[in-house]
Amino acid sequence: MEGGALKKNRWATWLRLPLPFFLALGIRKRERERERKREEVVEYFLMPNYKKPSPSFTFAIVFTYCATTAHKRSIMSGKDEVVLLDFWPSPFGMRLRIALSEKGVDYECREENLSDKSQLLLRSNPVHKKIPVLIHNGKPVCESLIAVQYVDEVWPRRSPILPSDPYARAQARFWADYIDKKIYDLGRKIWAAKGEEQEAAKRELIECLKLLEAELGDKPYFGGESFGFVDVALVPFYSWFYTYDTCGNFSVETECPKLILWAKRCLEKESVSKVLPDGEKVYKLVLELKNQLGLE
Ligand SMILES: N[C@@H](CCC(=O)N[C@@H](CS)C(=O)NCC(=O)O)C(=O)O
Repeated sequence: MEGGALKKNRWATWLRLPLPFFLALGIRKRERERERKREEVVEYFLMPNYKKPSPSFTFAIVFTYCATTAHKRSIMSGKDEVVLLDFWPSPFGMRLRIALSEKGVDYECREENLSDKSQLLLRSNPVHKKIPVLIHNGKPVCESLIAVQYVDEVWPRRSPILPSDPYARAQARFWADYIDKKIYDLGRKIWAAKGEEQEAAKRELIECLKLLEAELGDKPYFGGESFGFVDVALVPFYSWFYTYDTCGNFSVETECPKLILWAKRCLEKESVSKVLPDGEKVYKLVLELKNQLGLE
């Protein structure tokens, strides 16, 4: 080895000598830091400076907690005040009773006498003065399809009625609106009119029902696999089919067998079967009504 290189090497050795000392110093510093943090944590949890909250503060906290949970529980258990102004054979009222039942909402049903309407009905639906009216915590919601959508929005957790997809929702609204514009009025003409007016209504009703049957296709329900908005809108009319058949002298079942199978499928649901009245009972009422209106 040459002399210069030897000298350089010796210097390097001297310089390396204090390294373990600095290293030990660093480790010690880190350990002290950790110890300090540990003490802080212990101090924090043992809370030596902890002061007991004042009774009014404790009361405020407990009160807020109780009020919030009671409110949540009341919403979850359907303890809101829900009143339905209705008249039992109304297919529009049936829509709401089905929807509320699907959601498991408790409600009070008040039967209206449509020839002597209650002040509550006149006050709640001053524009149309018609049933059904859904009164939720004192606030009235009119028009059955609007009220069914309201029910779906207020109690969204159980049995969704409208589809979540915006396009499917628009389609469901289209068909429900179609049912609204056609079925009730044509059905009324079948039981209340005579001659050519009755025949024309019969032809148009069959046409409409066939169109709805085609829309249903091979699906179990209008919206697909589950019972939904269009089913709620249409199935109440099943309890009127006996009246249409008898007064119009035809058979919806012969004309639209798949639609009848669909209606029977819907009737397997308790929400539907406990709401739909017997067809013959509806027919009896229609006979009384025709008598009162001098239509016989
Ligand atoms: N478009 C309304 C129709 C309601 C309706 O026509 N209700 C009838 C009973 S089925 C009614 O209250 N009629 C009493 C009247 O017209 O004075 C709805 O969907 O709620």
